[in-house]
Amino acid sequence: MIDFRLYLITDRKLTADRYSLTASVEKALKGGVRAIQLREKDLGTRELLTLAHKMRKLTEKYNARLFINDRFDIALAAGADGVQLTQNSIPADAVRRVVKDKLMIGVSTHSLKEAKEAEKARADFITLGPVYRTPSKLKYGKPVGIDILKTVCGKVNIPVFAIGGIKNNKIKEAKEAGAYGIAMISEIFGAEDIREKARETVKGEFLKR
Ligand code: TZP
Repeated sequence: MIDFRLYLITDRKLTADRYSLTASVEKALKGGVRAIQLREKDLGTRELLTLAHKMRKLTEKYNARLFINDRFDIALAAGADGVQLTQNSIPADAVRRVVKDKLMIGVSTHSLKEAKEAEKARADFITLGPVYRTPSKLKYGKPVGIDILKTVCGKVNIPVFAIGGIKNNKIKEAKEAGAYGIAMISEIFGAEDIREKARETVKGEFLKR
């Protein structure tokens, strides 16, 4: 059972000139976010583990879920709730054999084919995107569009989180396409008042469902 509808992904560079990552995440948690994915791809193993431990402490305080991008070893070591696998990670079925039910597994997908593969490999949920243009357009690939989101939601039986360029005014459209939830970076971490933006987002009609 996936007990969150808003999946907030970190990017410490977005807030670095204002706050530390822990301070930014705490603001979001205070605003009501209940699932965080630690995604700091440039960090080495030790640094990431240290940060993961800090995030675990913080998320526990707010009764929120913690996922670690790519690294199921770090997720296990830090006592996280889950891992978010990319298309270049160890595949979900191989991770599942090792972690059994100790971790939830999310998989990042960009097409119906990848979505079906993730489901077959026993992922608990997927993200699908980028649905829209993202601030850093090229980094995440070409937008897949709302129609692909709709197709995928109709053809897989695990929860789909829409990702990529999701702003508060796009949540309704993602919901209508069948998304279970949404994943965000810049809408929240790029906001001047992170706590208030998080509060505004989680109290929206769709995310209360
Ligand atoms: N994967 C696909 S799009 C994306 C990721 C990590 C970035 C989402 O960022 P934003 O700022 O919510 O568009």
